[in-house]
Amino acid sequence: MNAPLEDSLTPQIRVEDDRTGLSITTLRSALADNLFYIQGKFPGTATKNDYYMALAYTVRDRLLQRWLNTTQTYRKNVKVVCYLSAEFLIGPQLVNNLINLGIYAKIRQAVEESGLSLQELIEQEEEPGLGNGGLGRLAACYLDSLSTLEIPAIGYGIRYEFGIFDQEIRDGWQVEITDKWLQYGNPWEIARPEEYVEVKFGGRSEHYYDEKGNYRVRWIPDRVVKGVPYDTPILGYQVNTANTLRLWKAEAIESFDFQAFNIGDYYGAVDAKIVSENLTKILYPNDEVIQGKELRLQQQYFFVSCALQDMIRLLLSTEVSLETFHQQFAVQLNDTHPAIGVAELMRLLVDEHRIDWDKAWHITQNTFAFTNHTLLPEALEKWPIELFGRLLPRHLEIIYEINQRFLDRVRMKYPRDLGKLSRLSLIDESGERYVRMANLACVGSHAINGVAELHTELLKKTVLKDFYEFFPEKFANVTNGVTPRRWMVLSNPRLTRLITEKIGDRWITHLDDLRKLETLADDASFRQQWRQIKQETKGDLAAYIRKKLDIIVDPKSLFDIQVKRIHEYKRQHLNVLHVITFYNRLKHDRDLDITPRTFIFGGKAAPGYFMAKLIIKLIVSVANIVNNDPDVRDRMKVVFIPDFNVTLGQRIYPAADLSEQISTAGKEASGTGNMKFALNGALTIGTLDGANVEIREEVGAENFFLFGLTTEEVYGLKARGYRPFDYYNQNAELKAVIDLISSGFFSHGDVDLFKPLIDNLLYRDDYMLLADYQSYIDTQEKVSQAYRDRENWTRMSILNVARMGKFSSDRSIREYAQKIWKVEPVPVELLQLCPGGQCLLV
Ligand code: NBG
Repeated sequence: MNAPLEDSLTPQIRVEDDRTGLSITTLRSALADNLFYIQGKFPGTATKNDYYMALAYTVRDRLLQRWLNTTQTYRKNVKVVCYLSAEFLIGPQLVNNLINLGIYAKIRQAVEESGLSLQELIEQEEEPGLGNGGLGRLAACYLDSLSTLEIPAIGYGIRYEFGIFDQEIRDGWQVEITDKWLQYGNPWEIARPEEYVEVKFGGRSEHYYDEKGNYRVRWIPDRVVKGVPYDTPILGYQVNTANTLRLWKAEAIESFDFQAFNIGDYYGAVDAKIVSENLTKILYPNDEVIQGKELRLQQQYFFVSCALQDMIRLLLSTEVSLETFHQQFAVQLNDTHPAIGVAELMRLLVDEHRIDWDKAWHITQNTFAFTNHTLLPEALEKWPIELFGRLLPRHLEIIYEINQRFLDRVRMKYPRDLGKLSRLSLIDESGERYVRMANLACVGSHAINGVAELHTELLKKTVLKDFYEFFPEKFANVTNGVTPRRWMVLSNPRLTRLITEKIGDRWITHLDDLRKLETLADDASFRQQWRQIKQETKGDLAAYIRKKLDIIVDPKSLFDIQVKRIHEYKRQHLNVLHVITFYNRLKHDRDLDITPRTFIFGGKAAPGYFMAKLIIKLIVSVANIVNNDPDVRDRMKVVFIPDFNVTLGQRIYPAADLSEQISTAGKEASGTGNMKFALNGALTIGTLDGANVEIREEVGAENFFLFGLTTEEVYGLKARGYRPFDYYNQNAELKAVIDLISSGFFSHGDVDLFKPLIDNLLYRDDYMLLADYQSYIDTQEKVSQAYRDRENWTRMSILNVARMGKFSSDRSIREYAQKIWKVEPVPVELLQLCPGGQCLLV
């Protein structure tokens, strides 16, 4: 890969020295030094990974000035955003840091003059898969924008030893492999063991009167775990700001339980250590129905308590009163996973710092803001009271107290409305009793937002309706965005160069500048260059597919791509119904003049989600038949690319012609893949769901392939009684497709294999695939026709990119900063230069 852009000179560091210098000679000797002194290797015995590590340390050294000076700057009474998230899917760090530092070309030269290939070293990096999908990746894009916009911020989360599993496909089935991302070391993090905090679990609370006669509560836990922070710098794009992502690892308070050890129980003594460390071992994959796993609640409480204690410590170290906590920190709850923070901050303020309840409640409500990311009612988190009380007895008391005070207000507003009361209550009492985390987050926050306009409107009408009626002023929308640094500059260097050549590079931080491309859509030679770039990028993906999967795809065919988590509501199987329809049409008329297509799929299924796994099996089974059928050769191919993750996304999004965003209307909160595709010049085929609605508004209806029922039509049809079987019966082409699957044609005659999927479609079809089938097929036909007119397709592609300015995460972060956090940028000056250790000497 060539440098996406000319290197910028890193501002303010002018001193040339071995640790931070940027001359090729200095970079080369730094690389050699790190190989010897950090990896402990001679070049002769060094592995590629050793070289990667040496390079990573070379880059990290060049980042530390900014990082340390950023931390220093924030000690001076500035308001800091704390983004609490159980997931941060940050992706590989090396290239991103090179780009943000503006030293890509120099490093490449130094690496190559040392006889190495930069590309090979880049490929050594194991990405930290500390997230499931959109929610975790959004948190990562937001950290990038916070730094780029020079907003003081800390990301707080969990340092999972094992991230999201690696996916392999064996015999068409997904197999999960443990993700050992830390096995060869992680050069981007710095452990801060001295800044550990203690987190309590279990036990009971004790009520007493203090020396002044005040009623107090203390928590007597039966277990204490240590949280050790690991910090990763998140450098902004060509600024001095490098914020911190602080991830917590659980450790035992003492390595051994000496009492057990003294009575000769060696294994018992080590047990406690193992149990503590289990806490941050593994990321939970978001299964179809969330299961109330105790370890998961422990994880949530663990990292939230670590984060809040860390903030209090930071505050107290500056000698500012704890009562100004909400003026010093804006804490964002990324979904309900960190919602326990509401009760934990109350506990810390009231029990540990002796602030009275009302004051503490004022601080708490003004500190927290809550983002909801889902409309699926089955995904709303709730914890059985029994489990909750056993693990967090004091928090349960606090939640009861919050609830009582809140419900008193509800009763005042709606006397005698028992339905309201039971729906708003923090406790679900309809059967087994549960704590409702979304209710806790809503009551304990001053702001609540959805992640796309439609999503926010639907929240107000459905899952959070009662809260909206009670606190309308808390609700706001902040449509998601993605960072153009990773999702364009890094992943699509060719297009980045072309755009920059034409309109300059300001668009990288002011994405609205892409509008300047609009007039170029009418320039035939520009269109030619645009097409050429898409062609080359598709060629790269084709080469990857050939190498990894031994499947030959034609880069001239239309690349029709759906990559995202596998879920019934996302309807990968609707896409499959089209694939088979396309296949049948070709089989029936071998001379059919069809636009050749390559259908590409990718995504992980939650390990416990049977239907999702069956959908993968179906895709791979269809691929096997189609790809080996000489009748359709050269006209269609089907590919399932295993192990979709950030690294693969970087290859895939830029290579798409068509982006599949086909969820049932009213189900996808926003989507962010939809933005990455469109930003890279793919046209979208999509429903009026999530952020698709706004993408279509921006790019223009004429440049977007719309199909399917609207949310209202979905609700209406459900209410009238939806009978999927009727659609099957009345549509010959659909019937043929379903019958072909049922006949065992794709499963070596096994008629039972896909039966659960087919029966579900025929008799339930919760996600209304059959209702949307015809509209989808007709629209796909329009896509095929449109692709034939290459000039016009290219025009539409350029216009899509030109109008994507709104979907930069910089815009989202500016909205959060103004509407919700009330924070301002604080530029960082590199005051404390420490070249070659000189500051130790002065
Ligand atoms: C996901 C939604 C997506 C949305 C991302 C980021 C969860 C719980 N929600 O539609 O499904 O784009 O969040 O907001 O992962």
